[in-house]
Amino acid sequence: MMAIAESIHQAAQILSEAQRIVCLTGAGVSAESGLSTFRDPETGFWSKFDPQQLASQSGFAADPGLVWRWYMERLQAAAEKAKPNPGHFALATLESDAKNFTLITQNVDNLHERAGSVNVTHLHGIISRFHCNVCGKAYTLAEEEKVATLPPRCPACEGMIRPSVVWFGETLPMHELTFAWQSAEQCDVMLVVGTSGLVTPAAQLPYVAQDAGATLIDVNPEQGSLSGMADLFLQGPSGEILLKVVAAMEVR
Ligand code: BJW
Ligand code: ZN
Repeated sequence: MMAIAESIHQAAQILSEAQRIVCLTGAGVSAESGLSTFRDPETGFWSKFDPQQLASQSGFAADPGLVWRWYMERLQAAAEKAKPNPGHFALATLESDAKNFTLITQNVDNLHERAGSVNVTHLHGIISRFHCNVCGKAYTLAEEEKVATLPPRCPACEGMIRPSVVWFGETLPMHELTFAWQSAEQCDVMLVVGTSGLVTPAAQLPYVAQDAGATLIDVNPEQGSLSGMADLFLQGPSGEILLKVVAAMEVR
């Protein structure tokens, strides 16, 4: 196995020479900002809760208060407590320096934007936006509703208000998904950061890119299905690894 310093150097070289880079991020990129991932055994939300229960229509129908409070807790953590980490900043630097860089995230936080990334495609929605679960009308949340134990009701149809995120069994936003798919087909390097690669269709994007001839780089502290198929696996926390990769690109 290649030493990590050598892998970082190689990644810097591949990224410097790339014409079109697509980066796909997951919850791991925000882990060093203090936000929980979904499936890590110690800290993952779902070590405490059943994901299908919380992030699904059936879960919302069964216990709207539990789902609402879970999202409000996470909204507060993402918006008020967490700050972008060196991994987010490194990706913002890549966007401004690389020829053609596309950032696609599964994350519902806005830490990429807060780090300076300008064009961020959100596949699974945004936790600070809300709409009616029945009529779909967008809703602006009042401060006091963030601490309520139940979701607010829609002024138009009395339906329950929910966060504008994508739950299991729901389709991803068409425009974002099409854009991500086309970008994956057209890139020559795909950088995958901090995702377990277990949730489709986002998890298919690295396969789409590799099938179309792209070089795949995976950044993750843990080995998984994506690290196994990657051309280059950079094992470690993304804040630390991406900072070094971007620094190595700058001295080239
Ligand atoms: C670090 C790190 C550090 C740690 N640095 N890294 C059977 C029945 C029904 C449906 C399905 C089925 N089989 C497949 C499906 C489809 C389903 C699916 O994929 N399910 C699988 C779980 C089996 N997908 C869907 O339903 C999607 N829709 C769809 O397919 O529509 C068509 C359809 C309709 C009806 C039926 C069938 C198909 C929608 C998926 C929506 C996902 N939504 C969520 C919640 C969003 C809102 C919210 O935030 O609450 O999105 S689920 C959750 O998973 C969230 C994430 O974006 C997503 C991906 O997770 P991610 O980011 O990879 O996080 P983790 O925790 O898994 O991994 C973290 C990684 O970070 C790990 O690898 C760590 O090692 C690493 N890490 N520290 C770098 N410091
Ligand atoms: Zn409504």
